[in-house]
Parts: sequence; structure tokens; C-alpha cells
Amino acid sequence: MAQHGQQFIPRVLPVLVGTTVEFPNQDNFYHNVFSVAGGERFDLGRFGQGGSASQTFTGPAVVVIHCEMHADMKAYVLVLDNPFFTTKDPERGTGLGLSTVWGLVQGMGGQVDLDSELGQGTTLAIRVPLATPAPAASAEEEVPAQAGRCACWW
Ligand SMILES: [Cu+2]
Repeated sequence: MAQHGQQFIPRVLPVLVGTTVEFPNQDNFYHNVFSVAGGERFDLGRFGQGGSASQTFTGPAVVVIHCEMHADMKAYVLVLDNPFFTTKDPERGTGLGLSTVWGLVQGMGGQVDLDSELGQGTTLAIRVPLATPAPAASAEEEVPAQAGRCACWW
């Protein structure tokens, strides 16, 4: 979360619990980033242009970020315990397609493997267990093997 033009950029930053956020100063004057509310109290001290400090966010919270030197500077770090958030603007979709796929596959006992490299593309492998037919209650009720059941749904 940079300080640029005497503002925090971005103004709202969603992160997962345990994330360390950098606060680089891109202005040619000093800033002093701190927070006293929202579950994380810290003061990163005063640092000038090109300087930076970091803070690790350890629990779910809405952390209000201020600058001790510029009272009008304010931002929010949303510390979340799940990855189901979006940074998309309204009318630009939810950006939650992959999160939705992950949730569905996890619910089926499967797994999603993702291999991504900047400029090279992304490969996504989805593995889901095959369904097994329910056992028959007795030999008399046993379903013949050719009953037309299918364990596949795609
Ligand atoms: Cu400042």
C-alpha cells in the first residue's frame, strides 16, 4: 500500500490473514504510517522517499490506516480469513470464477492444481473423485449391472 500524492494507494486493500503488507513511500516528503483501531495497532515510524516499512496482519479485521503527518490520509486493510473477495469495479464481473470453482471442487472432495507463470499462461487441473453406486440393501434388491446407472456427470 503505497503513499503517493499524499494518498494511500490503493485506498482499500483486501488481504488474507498472515499477509505482510509493504508501505513504500513514493512521495518526496516524509510519511508515518500507523493504525490504532481494527485489531492491529502499529506505528511504522517516519520514513522518506524510497523508504518502506511493512506490517504483518495476524487476524481477521478491518484495519484503519493513517499517516501521523497528514491527517487527511486514510485507508483500509481488510484482513480476511478466506480468499473469496474481489478487487473488481462494479459492472466488471465478480472476479470470483476461480474461487467458485475451488469451492465446488473442494465440496466434492476433489482438488484444484494450478500452474501459472507470468507471460507463459496458466494450466489448471481439476480432479474430482468418481461417484460409487450405493450398496444394495439385500441380494434381492441388488441392481443389475446393466441397469443404466452412470456415475459420470460430464
Ligand atoms: Cu503522510
